[in-house]
Amino acid sequence: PSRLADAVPAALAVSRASAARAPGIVKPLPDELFTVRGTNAETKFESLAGTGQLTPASHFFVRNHTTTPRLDAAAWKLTVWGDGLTGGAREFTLADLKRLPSTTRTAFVECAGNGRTLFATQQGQAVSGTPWTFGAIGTARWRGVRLADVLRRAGLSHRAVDVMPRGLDDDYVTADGTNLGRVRRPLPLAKALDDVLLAYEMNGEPLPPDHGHPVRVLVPSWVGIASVKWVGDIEVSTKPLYSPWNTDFYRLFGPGHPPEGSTPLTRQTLKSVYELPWNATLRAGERHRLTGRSWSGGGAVTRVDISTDHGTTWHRARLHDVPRHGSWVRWSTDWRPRTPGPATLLARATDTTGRVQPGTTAHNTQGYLFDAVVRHPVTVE
Ligand SMILES: Nc1nc2c(c(=O)[nH]1)N[C@H]1C(S)=C(S)[C@@H](COP(=O)(O)O)O[C@H]1N2
Ligand SMILES: [Mo]
Repeated sequence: PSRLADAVPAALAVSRASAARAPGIVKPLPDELFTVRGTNAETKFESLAGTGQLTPASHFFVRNHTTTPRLDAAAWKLTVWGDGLTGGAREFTLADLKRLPSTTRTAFVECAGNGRTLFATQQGQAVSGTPWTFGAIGTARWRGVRLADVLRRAGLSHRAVDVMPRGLDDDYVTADGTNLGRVRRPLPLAKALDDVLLAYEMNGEPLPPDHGHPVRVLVPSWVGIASVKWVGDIEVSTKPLYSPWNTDFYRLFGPGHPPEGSTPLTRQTLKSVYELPWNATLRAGERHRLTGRSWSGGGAVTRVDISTDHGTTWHRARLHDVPRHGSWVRWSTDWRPRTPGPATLLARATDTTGRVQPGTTAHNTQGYLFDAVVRHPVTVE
C-alpha cells in the first residue's frame, strides 16, 4: 500500500466500492452516475445538475452492442474504399487526419431509444429494446476533421450516393444467435458532406476508449447509431447501401407504418427532462429551484414551458444557454408547493422549426423517438 493509495478520498473509495460493472465498459460506473443496462450504461439525469453544458466523459452514457475494444492509436488506420471512389482504396492514419484542417463543434449524441420506457410506463404500450429512461444522451465538444475533406482526398466520384462507416468492435450477435457482423450504418452522401466529423477529441481530450478511441464518426442531430465509434473503414458506394442498422432496426415499425418500416431514422426528436430523481421528495412551503434540459434534433430549443398542475396552466422556464442547433439548453424554474401529497412536474419544449412536444408519442414497436411531455412524479411532504 503506497502513500498515494492511502490518500484516495473517502468519497471516491465509496463510489468505487458501489460501482456496478457492465461487461466490456472500461471507465468506472459509480452508482451515483450510472444505471447499468446489459452492455450499456445510462447516465442518471439528476447527476447532470451542475455539470455545465458539456457532459464530462466521466458522466457520458455508453451504448455498446458488444464491448469496448482497446485500440492502439499509433497502429490505427482508416480505410476508405468502394466503387464511389475515382481511384482505389485509400488509407489514413491518425497523423494523416490530424494534418488536415480541424473543426470543433458542440453536439449531443442521443440514442434513438432514449425515453423508451415511457411508452410502457406513461402510455401503456409494449416496446422492445434497451429499457432506457432519459439518460441515453450526452453533449460534448468534439474536435476532428470533416468527413467531406477525407472523402474528397480519397477521390470522391460524382456518382457516389451513400457512405457506410463500420466499427472495429466485435461482431454483434443477437439474442437468438444471428451474427449481424460489425456495427455499420449507411449515411446518405448529402449528410456525410454537410456537417459530419471524424472526431478524435471529446471535451479537449483524446476520445476515451468507451466513446470511440481513437476516432469516431459524429453525425450532429441524428440518432446515436449514425455516430459509429472505433471507425475502421468507410465504404463509398454508387448504389444505396443497407445493413441491419438501417433495415431491421432504426426505422418505425407497427400500425401506421409499411411492413418494411418507415424510411431509416435520421434526426433526433424533441425532449425535456428534469434533473431530479424519479419520485423525488420535496418539502411543502419551501421554494425549490428546479433545473432541467431540453433539446431537439430539428432545431435549437427556444422556449420551455412548465406546468405543475397537470397542464392547466403553463409558465416559461428561464433558459441558461443560448439556443443552438444540435445542442441542449439548460433551464430552471422556481416552485413552492403548498400541499403535501403526490405531484407531477411537466416541461414542454418548442424549437426553432415551431415544433412543440406533444402529449403522447405515436407508438412504434421498437420504442424509438419518444417525444411526449414527460409526467415526472414527485412527492411533496
Ligand atoms: N462501433 C460502434 N459504434 C456505435 C455503437 C456500437 O455499439 N459500436 N453504438 C451506437 C449507438 S446505438 C449509440 S446510441 C452511440 C452511443 O455513443 P456513446 O457510447 O459514445 O455514448 O454510439 C453508436 N456507435
Ligand atoms: Mo443507440
